[in-house]
Amino acid sequence: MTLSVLAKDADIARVVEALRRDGAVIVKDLVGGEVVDAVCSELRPELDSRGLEQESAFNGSLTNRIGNVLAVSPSAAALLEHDMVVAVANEILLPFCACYQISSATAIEVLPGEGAQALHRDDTPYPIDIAGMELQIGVMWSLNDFTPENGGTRIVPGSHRLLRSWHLPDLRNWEAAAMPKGSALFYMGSTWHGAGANQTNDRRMGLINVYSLGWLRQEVNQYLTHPPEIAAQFSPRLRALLGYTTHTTGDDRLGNFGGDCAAWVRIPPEEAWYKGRDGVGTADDAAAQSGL
Ligand SMILES: O=C(O)CCC(=O)C(=O)O
Ligand SMILES: [Fe+2]
Repeated sequence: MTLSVLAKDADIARVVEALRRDGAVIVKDLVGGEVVDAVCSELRPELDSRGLEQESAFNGSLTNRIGNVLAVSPSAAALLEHDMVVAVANEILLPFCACYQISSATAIEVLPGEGAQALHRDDTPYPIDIAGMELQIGVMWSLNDFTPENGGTRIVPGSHRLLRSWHLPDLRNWEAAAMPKGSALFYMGSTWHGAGANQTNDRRMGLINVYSLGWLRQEVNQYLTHPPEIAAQFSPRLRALLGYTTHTTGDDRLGNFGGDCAAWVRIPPEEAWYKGRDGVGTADDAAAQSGL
């Protein structure tokens, strides 16, 4: 199986179809070089000063990582709230939640000589596994060209279809995502993947944004990472994605807040993130329908 590579003007339906079928899909050249260059230069000081703090067997020892991407790179907003990302996430996640959220946003710079990361699923923090229900999607942006040689993300196509409890996919069947700078690799939370080994003399620079169902706990605490004074500078869409809004606007809402906060979004900015969810299953509904 070979990963599909689509153009940036591809129909959302085609992107979603390939993602559902293969567990991952590449959309080439989705943003221009100027956006990527701005993000990279904003991330640079933090990568250089704190990039190796998250060193571990899983994260690698020659890999710079930072998780407070928006706090140091305002330009990264264009990637985190990109129209195509929202459109694809709507299709994959909204069947299972009213609105979804950014679970983590991580800049990952694989340095020359780094070995391959263990293949894994990103959704393992959540101890449930329901066939057909994705808990997350990930979007890996290539901030420079990704190649099989420099550590382009390895994907096991089709591996998202297997429940982890009793099936392990054949992890030998991985494929490196080769994509030019400014492209996006969409993958399911259940798709097996991992960073490749960097066998070149150049760095491989990427930004992974993970979006999860709105009723799950975020992997990285976005309210502390992007407190209200920082978040208030973002668009309503991005603030809602960070969790500064409720999950549903009905009686069954989660994450409610009654105070004053410049970052708070009272009604999610996208109709799809709340419409038709109000009042579902409340005592009033049941009484009206049953007459009791
Ligand atoms: O850097 C990459 O290509 C993938 C990293 C990854 O999957 C992870 O850290 O969860
Ligand atoms: Fe991962």
